[in-house]
Amino acid sequence: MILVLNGPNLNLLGQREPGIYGSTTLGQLEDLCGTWAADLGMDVSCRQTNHEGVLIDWLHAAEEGGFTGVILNAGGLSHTSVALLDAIKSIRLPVVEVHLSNVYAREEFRHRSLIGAACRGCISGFGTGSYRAALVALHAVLGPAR
Ligand code: CA2
Repeated sequence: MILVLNGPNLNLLGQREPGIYGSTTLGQLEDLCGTWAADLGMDVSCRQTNHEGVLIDWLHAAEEGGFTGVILNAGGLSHTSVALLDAIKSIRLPVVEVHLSNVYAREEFRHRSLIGAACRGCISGFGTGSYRAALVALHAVLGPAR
């Protein structure tokens, strides 16, 4: 079972800034993740929070909760949060950092990910396809243990 975590402001997906983040809503994205995971023989559980500490609590509890990997779009916290970096470092599960937009084609402050060093890898710039690619990546990383 894969845990898909979306952080601050991603509840607004599909409602604001469609030019950057697309017109798919968070609910639709979560449904798509379920479909893509099923195609790969995997299961997902999707959650969203606007609160840094809640993301950290979910990461700490992920392995105990039976998850085998995490897909994480930490939103703006990706560029700022040492606490999230430490939380990812503290767990053994592979975490794939995802971004809908190509952060390297945007403002300079988005070019650096603070959490990236603790993640297994990063996928950025493919819209909702970033999540699909992350599922494929975890499928490859986890092997039969998925
Ligand atoms: O491209 C991404 O997925 C980001 O993680 C989105 C973050 C941004 O701070 C990162 O640099 C890149 C922002 C999430 C805000 O999401 C919104 C969605 C719709 C409307 C407004 C904000």
